Amino acid sequence: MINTVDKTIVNKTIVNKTPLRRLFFALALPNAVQQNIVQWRTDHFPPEAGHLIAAANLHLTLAFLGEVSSAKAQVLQQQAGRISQSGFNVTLDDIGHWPGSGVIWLGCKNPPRGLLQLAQLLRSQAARRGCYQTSLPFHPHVTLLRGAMRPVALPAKTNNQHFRAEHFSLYESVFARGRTRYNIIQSWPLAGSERTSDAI
Ligand code: 3AM
Repeated sequence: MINTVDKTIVNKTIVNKTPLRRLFFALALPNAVQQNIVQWRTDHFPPEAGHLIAAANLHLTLAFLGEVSSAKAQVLQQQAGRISQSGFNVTLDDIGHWPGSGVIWLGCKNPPRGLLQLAQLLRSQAARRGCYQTSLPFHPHVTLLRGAMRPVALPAKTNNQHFRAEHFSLYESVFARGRTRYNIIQSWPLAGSERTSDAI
């Protein structure tokens, strides 16, 4: 029989052996685009519309992985490193509100094929490694506000921020001191991009 102390030790050992991290693949947004979006958001949404996502956290999710062990993350990183795909241009010319999830977002009226292909590939690689993938169709978006459960008047137009996706990244979502931060763990260049990125 295991006493309470032993149980704690057993539990601690299990936790220490398999530290799980909340991970997702995403496109980073250039700093200038993040700043322009935040300024535009301030001009178009009242403070009570929802919880504002910090500029540095604005990103475009490609594939959510969930809570992942180091071993699984390593395999997913190796697979991501073998992806050979060209960069593409993204224009954020669409806006919407999902009241069910309380998300107000910027998206693309016509998402570039490269973006859809990259997300599809990362999602199928993740699914093959046992990371649950939603059956909902992929809708590329940048979350602007969360907790927006009430009807909200959306601006008729976005300010059409655009950027070139030259790399994609693996992010860790870290919640500490009441804040969520998204840290880049590793980035990979998209072919045709001059810049290369490495593990951090
Ligand atoms: O900000 P967005 O929506 O692009 O919504 C979460 C966020 O993406 C999404 O992963 C990103 C980083 O947290 N996410 C969180 N939980 C999820 C889940 N269970 C999820 N996506 C799919 N399924």
